[in-house]
Amino acid sequence: MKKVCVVGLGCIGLPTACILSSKGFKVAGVDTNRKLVEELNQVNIDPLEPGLAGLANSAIRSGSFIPRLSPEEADVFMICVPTPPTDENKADLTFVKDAAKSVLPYLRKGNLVILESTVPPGTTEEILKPILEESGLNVENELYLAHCPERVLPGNILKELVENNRIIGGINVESAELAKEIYQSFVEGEIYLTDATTAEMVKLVENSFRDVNIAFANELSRICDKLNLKIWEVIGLANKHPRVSILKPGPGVGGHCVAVDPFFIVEKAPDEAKLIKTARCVNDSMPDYVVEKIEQAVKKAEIKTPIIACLGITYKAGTGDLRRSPALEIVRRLEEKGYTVRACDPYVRDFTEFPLFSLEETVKSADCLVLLVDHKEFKEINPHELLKKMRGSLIIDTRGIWLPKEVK
Ligand code: SAJ
Repeated sequence: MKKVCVVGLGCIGLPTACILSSKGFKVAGVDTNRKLVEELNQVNIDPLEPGLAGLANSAIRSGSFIPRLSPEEADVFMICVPTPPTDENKADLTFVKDAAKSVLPYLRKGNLVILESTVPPGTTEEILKPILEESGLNVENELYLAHCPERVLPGNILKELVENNRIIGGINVESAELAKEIYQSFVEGEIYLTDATTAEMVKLVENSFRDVNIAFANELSRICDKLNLKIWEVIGLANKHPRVSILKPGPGVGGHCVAVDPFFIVEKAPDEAKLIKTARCVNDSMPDYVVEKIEQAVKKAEIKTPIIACLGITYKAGTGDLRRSPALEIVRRLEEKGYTVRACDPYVRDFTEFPLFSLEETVKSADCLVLLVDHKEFKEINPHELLKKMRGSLIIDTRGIWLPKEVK
């Protein structure tokens, strides 16, 4: 039975640790957050993701997964820590470096180290490898090293961890093969082997693909507004072409992945990554554009002190995650401009920045209704019912959820 030490028990490390332990590995899960480790050990887990609390509870109860504050000896070390952007939108690798340094005293000949965190191309070779060599072991023939980027969708993590194809980039062929043995234990998708730097780039390219394509949809929506055309109808009809598949416009791109990872390519090739950089600018400009649209609408309707109702503040549907949320940004900007804003979100808990209301209270007597997040609870609503409760009749549906089918 192999032992795996997972460093970082966040949205990737925790489910990975639980799945590994369910597949017969002995897992030590390490996190510097004492509160999290204590809560896990008391089997007191917040149901962040569907199925995760149950899986974690049984893994911890069975004794095959032990959450702890510091690493210990193992056969495999998996680094799953965040790589947030700095103020200059460069990758902050502090957590990756600290995690690597924390395992140094426990590394033994023959161990495998896997980096799952999203990093700029070259990080495994140029930054992680030299740190690991401080152990006195030679990375390549005494220590094995691979990058296997996570690629799961928040809200569907456990399913995607198992079903998605994986890319493994080894520092050498042996490293990639050894890492494949570990992932094969729980991955049902295909596993493709390559070198570490290619694997790093592949991960960034995936999220940049999405960002660039959403930017295209957002740019089209601005063009259609200018030309007085219905964007959803234009996209819907264009998508009837067999080789066209335009994504959905919206209030902008949020979250800690798609809105961040493209910058790690720009960081490495600023002169070449022009389209990727422009896409980021287009998507980041959307909250301002939506605010402008709201202001123009209330001005045109000659409402003096408008009450604006905002439906949803999370970065996307079906999550309580507020990181880089364009919807939240829009509410903040409207408040800064002095509007009376009421917002609701059925997924957000323990939020203190401004009061959140029930849907009923949010909509009551509002002049302008702005749909910001396509939560299923909002999709099920008939907007005409909401209109009856409002004072005014302005509706701005940034996600196109209430449009009749023939328009979409
Ligand atoms: N969005 C649109 N229009 C669309 C699709 C999305 O405006 O047509 C917006 C969403 O509302 C959200 C943002 O884009 O604000 C990003 O949402 P998302 O669902 O595209 O992605 P994430 O950030 O939740 O997860 C992504 C996924 N990457 C890809 O689909 C290529 C996931 O597979 C990655 O594992 C994850 O990033 C990550 O960790 O990198």
